[in-house]
Amino acid sequence: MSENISFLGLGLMGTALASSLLAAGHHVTVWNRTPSKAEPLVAEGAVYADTPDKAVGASTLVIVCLLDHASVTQTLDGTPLAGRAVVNLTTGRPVEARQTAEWVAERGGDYLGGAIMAVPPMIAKPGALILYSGSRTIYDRYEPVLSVVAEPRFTGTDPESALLLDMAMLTGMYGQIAGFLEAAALVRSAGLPLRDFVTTLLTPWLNAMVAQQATWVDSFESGDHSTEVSNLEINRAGLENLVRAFREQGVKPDLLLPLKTVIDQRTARGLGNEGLSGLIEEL
Ligand code: FVH
Repeated sequence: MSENISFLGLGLMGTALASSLLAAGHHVTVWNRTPSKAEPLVAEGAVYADTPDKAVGASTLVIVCLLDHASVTQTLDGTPLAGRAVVNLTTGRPVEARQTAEWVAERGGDYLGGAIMAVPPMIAKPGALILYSGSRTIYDRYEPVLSVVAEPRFTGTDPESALLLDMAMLTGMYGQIAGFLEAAALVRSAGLPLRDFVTTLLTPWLNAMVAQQATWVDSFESGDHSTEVSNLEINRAGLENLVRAFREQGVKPDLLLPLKTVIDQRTARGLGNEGLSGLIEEL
């Protein structure tokens, strides 16, 4: 079914999203602070609104994808939000999601926040995911529209949850990047073939370790961190060794040191017999 959709914010991501909605046959009204960015979308069939007020007034479903939450409330301030379904795909902190949801509700609108787990070229392609939280009513009513741009996943009615999960996923990614970079730097310091190391050794190893870590969820839930594999004391000694080896190779172990600090704290409490899952309690 073709829907009327108003789309505010035509940066790199907003343009990709709005373009995919047009390609799916929806009637899209667009607005952007810098009007020239709307031109390619108008050529694709979008209707241009020259003020946020007119854009919001044009459709019941209003999607915003702006720089940050401050720019969202600044843009929507004074627009006819009453009775509108506002889908906010702007990145922010969980507390900002709550504040923006309340701000929209005070003006009579319903709010669904989204966290985009994709870059613009991935939009409307397999692999793109958007986490949503807030109004279940909006999600259920507009799921076919949301499915056009990316696989949608509803994470709860608390508007904070999608952005919190987004941050947790990014955190997992940054931790993996830290280990990946340190490993590559160590191999490069020895003049060993990096490409071969990454493809035939490191990547399969990391995949196997991630699968193993998934089993820690049982310990997280039960609080029982006993282990029959390698306990914290063994890992403490291992990391001590690693850090020394890095320094002997002339490589900074700076991205490894925070993990060592937390293991040291936990073992100093006499909990060296726990598994690595126990570090969650220290955090
Ligand atoms: N691009 C990406 O890969 C990431 C993927 C994950 C999610 N993010 C978030 O998506 C939001 C928009 O990102 P974007 O890539 O479209 O960003 P820009 O190309 O920089 O466009 C920013 C748009 O925001 C408008 N804008 C900025 N400040 C204001 C303001 N005070 N009032 C009104 N509009 C404002 C800007 O307008 P203009 O500069 O063209 O006039 C753009 O439309 C973002 O939350 C990412 O974190 C994308």
